[in-house]
Amino acid sequence: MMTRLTDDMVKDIIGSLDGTNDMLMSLTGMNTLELACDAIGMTPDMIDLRGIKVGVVPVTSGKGIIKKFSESVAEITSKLGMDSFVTENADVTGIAEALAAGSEIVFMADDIQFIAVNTKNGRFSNNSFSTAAGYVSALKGAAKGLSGKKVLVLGAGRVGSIAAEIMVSMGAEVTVYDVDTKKLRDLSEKISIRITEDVEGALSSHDLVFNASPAAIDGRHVKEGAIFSSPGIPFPFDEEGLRKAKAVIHDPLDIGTAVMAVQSASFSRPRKQ
Ligand code: 2YH
Repeated sequence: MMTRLTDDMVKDIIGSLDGTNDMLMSLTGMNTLELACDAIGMTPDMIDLRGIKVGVVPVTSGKGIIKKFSESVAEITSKLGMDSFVTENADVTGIAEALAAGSEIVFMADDIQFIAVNTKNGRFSNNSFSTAAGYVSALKGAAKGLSGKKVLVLGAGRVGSIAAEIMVSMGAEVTVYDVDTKKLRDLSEKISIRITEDVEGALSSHDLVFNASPAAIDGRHVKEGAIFSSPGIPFPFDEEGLRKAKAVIHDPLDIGTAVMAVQSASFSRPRKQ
C-alpha cells in the first residue's frame, strides 16, 4: 500500500522542525543532520552542505499538490545548511526553472516516487530507501546498537523491506510481520529473516520495533519499555501504547528528506576524511 501525506499532516511541519531535532537528540543521541549522515555511513565533518543550491519542484500529476509539501522540503534542507527554494512553476516548467537557477539538487515527488536528483551527475536518492535508512539509524541510536538484537519489523512494503535488509546486514535478528503473507514469504526468500503471522505475540515479545505499516498498533500488545522507530503514517499509537513505550521516534517528513538531501549531496561533494 502506498502511503501519501495529506495537507493536514504537512501543515505544521515547518513549525515543528526544531522539535523533531530535539526529539531525535534526546531519543537517539543524534540531531537531524548527524542522523542523516549516519544513515549513509558518514559524519557531518565529512561533507560540506553549506550553500548547496536546492530547487524543490511542486508536481501536479496524480492526486496533485500537497499544500506546503514543497515548502516543508525546502525548509528541512535549509536547516541542514543548504540554499533551498521552491520553484514558482510546477512540473516540467518548474524543473526547467530549478535547472536554470543552477540547482545542484532538484527535489520532486508524485504519488509513487519522491526523489532528489543530483544534476551534476544524474544520480538520485529516493524517499523509500532514505526513510528506511534514517529510521534504522534512529533505532540503532536509541537501542545503543542493533548487532545481535531482536528487532520486529511491521510491514513488508518498500520501507519495511529495505529496513529489514539494512538491519540484517548490521547483524540484527529480524522478524517481519505483514498481513500479506505472500509479501512475507517473498522477502524471506531474499534475505535472512524470520517471519511471523502472529502480530500480537510478536509485539508483546519485542523490545525493538520498526513500524513501517499504515495499520494502528493496539497498545494492549505493546511490551513495557519497548522502543519504536515508526515512519508509518498515519501515527499508529493509542494512549496505552504511548504510555508503555519507552520511546517512539516518528515524524511525517523530516528524517527521510534529510537523508535524501545528504545522500544526494554526497554524489557530487567529495567526502572529506
Ligand atoms: O507522498 C508522496 C508519495 N507517497 C511518495 C512516497 C515515496 N516514499 N508524494 C508526495 C506528493 C507531493 C505532491 N505531488 C506535491 O506537492 O508536489
